[in-house]
Amino acid sequence: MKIRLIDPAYDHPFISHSQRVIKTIWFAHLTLTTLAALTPPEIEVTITDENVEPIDFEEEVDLVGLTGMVMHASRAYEIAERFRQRGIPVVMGGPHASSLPLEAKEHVDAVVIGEAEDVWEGLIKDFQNGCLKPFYRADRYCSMEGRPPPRIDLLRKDAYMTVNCVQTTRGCPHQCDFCHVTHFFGKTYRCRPVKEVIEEVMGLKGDFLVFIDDNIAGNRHYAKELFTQLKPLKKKWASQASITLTRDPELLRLAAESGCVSLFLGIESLSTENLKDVHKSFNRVSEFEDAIKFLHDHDIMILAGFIFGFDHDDEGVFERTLRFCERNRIELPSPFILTPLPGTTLFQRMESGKRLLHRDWSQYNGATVVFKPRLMTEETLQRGFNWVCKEAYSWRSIFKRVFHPQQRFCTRVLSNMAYRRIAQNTPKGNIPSLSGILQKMNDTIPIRNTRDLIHTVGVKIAEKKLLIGQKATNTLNLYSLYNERLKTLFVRLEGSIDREGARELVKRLKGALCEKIEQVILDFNDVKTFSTGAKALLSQKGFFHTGDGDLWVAINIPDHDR
Ligand code: B12
Ligand code: SF4
Repeated sequence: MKIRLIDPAYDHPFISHSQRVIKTIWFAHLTLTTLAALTPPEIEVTITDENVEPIDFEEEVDLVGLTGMVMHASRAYEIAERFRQRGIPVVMGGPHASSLPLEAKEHVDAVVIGEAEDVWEGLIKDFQNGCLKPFYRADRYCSMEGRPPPRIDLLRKDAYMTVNCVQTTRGCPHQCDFCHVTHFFGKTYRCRPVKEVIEEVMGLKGDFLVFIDDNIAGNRHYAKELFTQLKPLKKKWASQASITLTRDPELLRLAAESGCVSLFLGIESLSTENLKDVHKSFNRVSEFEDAIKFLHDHDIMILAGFIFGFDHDDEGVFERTLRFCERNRIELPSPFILTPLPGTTLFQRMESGKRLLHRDWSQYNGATVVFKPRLMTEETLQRGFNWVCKEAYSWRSIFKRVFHPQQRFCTRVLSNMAYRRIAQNTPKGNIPSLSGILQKMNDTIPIRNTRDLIHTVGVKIAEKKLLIGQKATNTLNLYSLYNERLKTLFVRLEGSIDREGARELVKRLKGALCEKIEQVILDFNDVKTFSTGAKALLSQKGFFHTGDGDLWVAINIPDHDR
């Protein structure tokens, strides 16, 4: 009996990679090599990764096994149809088929929902006995012990950056709304015995490998043990981790000493509100800069994932994020558009809010807008994303991020050049028109004269027990969001205002005026102190006025100031 396992390619003008790019940055998924290893030895099994070689649709095979993420679904179904036309049965598993098994079943003979470890052998037996069932699903998550090493011998080794891929854990202790991992592999974090991982690593040729875990340090105790035992092997490795890894100095030191050279970190957003909305509050914005520095101090290169299109993202988010990457010298910024993948909490929320634009899964690729963003139009999100993809890999930005005294300088430049090649295929985007204004309206204005400041004490602050003994702050912080759909700029003020600060504020607000802004809402709730001069100036300029027809709407002005 002969089984052909197929990983479908994704044909897209700027997401699909050329063979050259695949060779520079791409590593093979462990999916089909894992499945091949689970196949009984008497059965002939072969793998085609369509990303690096064509499928032979005329091949004489008994059974075809297809995998695929959501964006691969349509290609997977096309492949299935070609083989089924010749009477060859097709089985499908992987993220898409597991999320939407009924849809997948319309195109294939059998669907494997979830992990294959406990069902694959049984499925093959059923097939041999002529009683293939429509669906297979293990009744529990599989054990991580005694797993056979993946059959990387079945891959075209010359086609990828590396085929040395190892998985040490499955699942993730977190549950971010947009992520498919916990939904699929469970909230339990399952770890392979360290001894078995070390044996697998020792069997790999070459000195570089990728741990394809979703979060290599999800269990600190396990990770420390793994890194300690990895160290004597003197390999270099890359992986994916949550930024919380940097909170444990010993863990980070061990990671670096064991050969960690680069980590993909899902930073996702620089907005605390966004992170809270999607249950990723364990990413603390206030810690990002130190965490990045800490990783750099250990000479670990950072691939930082940023997602655009969250509910608190306005059109200033693209430039703000890019400047953050440049300031913190993030080696490889990886922008994505928020994508509600079927099966995730985000998908349910978008669906019930009627925010999904369509269900053309081939567009659910992390680079195309498939939902209605809250503070921007679809076009602004798409154009801003295209802009940030291209701009992040302009020579100007590469220079800012990469040219500084560090080891492995060449690796940093070479990987940036490979990413630049991908970015150049992105359609031209443009920086949203209010981006510059929004940078100025999200800023800190220094307050020089704190002596004249009067507390906006009143009942309000006393009630909040904020005041007694509290000093006036010497800054005025501006937090602004622009709602493109309502053409409204919302400015929250925080801190203190003296006359100079008020003048600067007025200047910035006047500078912000343009036809795209029909209304400005100024929220004074968090202004704790102000000077009489500031109050007089703001009143004179009309900023304390409220009411219909006014451009300025001030809210939360302390009662006695009206
Ligand atoms: C490594 C990886 C990548 C690498 C790809 C590596 C490379 N080629 O350079 C990188 C980082 C580039 C990447 C990119 C993307 N990825 Co990715 N990636 C992974 C990751 C971490 C590991 C994949 C893997 O090898 N898994 C190990 C194998 C053993 O698990 P498995 O594939 O699930 O297979 C098991 C079962 O599913 C089942 N099975 C699977 N297929 C089949 C088939 C048959 C016939 C049977 C019987 C069973 C079966 O059996 C297997 C054993 O139990 C997974 C997360 C994960 N833990 O799997 C995400 C993951 C697959 N990626 C995901 C996504 C979304 C992406 C992106 C689209 C990101 C984006 N832009 O938003 C891009 C797309 C890239 C592209 N063009 O294809 C999602 C897919 C979600 C979905 N529902 O589609 C995942 C699940 C992560 C997530 N956060 O949700 N990815
Ligand atoms: S921490 Fe990463 S892998 Fe874990 S649920 Fe969140 S996004 Fe997914």
